[in-house]
Amino acid sequence: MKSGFISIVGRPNVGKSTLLNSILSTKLAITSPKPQTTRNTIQGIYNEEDYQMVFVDTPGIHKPKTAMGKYLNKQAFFALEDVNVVLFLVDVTESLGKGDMFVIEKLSTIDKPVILILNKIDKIQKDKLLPKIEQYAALYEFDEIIPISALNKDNVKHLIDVLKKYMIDSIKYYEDDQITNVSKNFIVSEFVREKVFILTNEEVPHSVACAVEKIEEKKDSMNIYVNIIVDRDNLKKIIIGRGGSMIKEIGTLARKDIEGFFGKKVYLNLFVKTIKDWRDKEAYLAELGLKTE
Ligand SMILES: Nc1nc2c(ncn2[C@@H]2O[C@H](COP(=O)(O)OP(=O)(O)OP(=O)(O)O)[C@@H](O)[C@H]2O)c(=O)[nH]1
Ligand SMILES: [Mg+2]
Repeated sequence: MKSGFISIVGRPNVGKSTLLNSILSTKLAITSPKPQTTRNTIQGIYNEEDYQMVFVDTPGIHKPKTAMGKYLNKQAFFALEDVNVVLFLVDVTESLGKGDMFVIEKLSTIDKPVILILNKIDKIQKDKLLPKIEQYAALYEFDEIIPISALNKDNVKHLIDVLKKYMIDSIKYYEDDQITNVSKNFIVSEFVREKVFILTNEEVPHSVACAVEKIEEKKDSMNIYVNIIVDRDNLKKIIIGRGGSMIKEIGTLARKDIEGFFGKKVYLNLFVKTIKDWRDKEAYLAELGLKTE
C-alpha cells in the first residue's frame, strides 16, 4: 500500500476545489466564480487498489487586506506542512503576476516536491500553452508541469498517475468508504453557503456564514435545519429576497446538492439570522477569521 498527502494550493479562483471534485468524481468541495469561496481546508480521499491519496483543498493564497484574508492564507500555509507533495495550481487564462510570485515565494521556503498544474486549458488555444509553461518554468524549478482542465476532467487521470510515484510505502489513513475528513454538518452548511455565493452580488457572500442547527436522519430521508447568519439587517433582506424568492432558490439548489451527496431525500429548512440574534457570535466571527484570541 502506497499512500500520501497532496495539498492543492494557488491563488483564489484558479479551480482548486473543482480539481478536488474532479479527482473524487463527487461534488464535495463548493466552487463558485467568485474568489475566496473556500474558507477551510478539506481533505478528499482517493482510493485505488494499492494506493490511497489524501488531497487537501485549501483557501486561495493572496495578499491579505482583511482579517478574513489573513485567516484564509494561514490555513493554506498550514496545508503545506505534513504533506508529501504540493500541487501549485494556476489559471492559464490569467497572466502571471504578483499574486503568483507571492505563492512561489512561499513555495520556495518549503522543502517538498512541487508540481505546477496549468488549469483551464479548455479556455485557451493549444499554441498559447508552451509560452506559459516557459514563463513559469523560468521562475521556479517545478518537479513536474502538467496542463489540465479540472472542469472537463482533461488530463486529470494522467495527474493521478504521475502522483503515484510520489506516494510512499505507508499505512492506509482512512477506510475505503470514507471520502472526506469533514463532518456531515460541515458538508451541508457548505452546500447552502455555495448557493449564497453564487446567487448574491459580489459584496454579499463574504460576510455570510452557515451553521447546521440539526439533522434528523430517517431511513430514506433527512430533515435538515440550517441557519444563514449575516452581520446586518439589509443583508438579511437580500438573502430572503422579494417575497422570499431568494431564500427559496437557495433552498432548492442546495437541497439538490445535498440529496446528490447523501443519496437520500432531503427536507431542507433555512433560517436567516443577524448576528445580534445569533447565540453563537464567537463561532460566526471565527468562521470569518475575526475571532479575537
Ligand atoms: N473553463 C474552466 N473553468 C474552470 C476550470 N476549473 C475551474 N473552473 C471555474 O473556475 C471558477 C473557480 O473555481 P473554484 O474551484 O471555486 O476555484 P478555487 O481555486 O477553489 O477558488 P477559491 O476557493 O476561491 O480559492 C469556477 O467558476 C469553476 O467552474 C476549468 O478547468 N475550466
Ligand atoms: Mg476553493
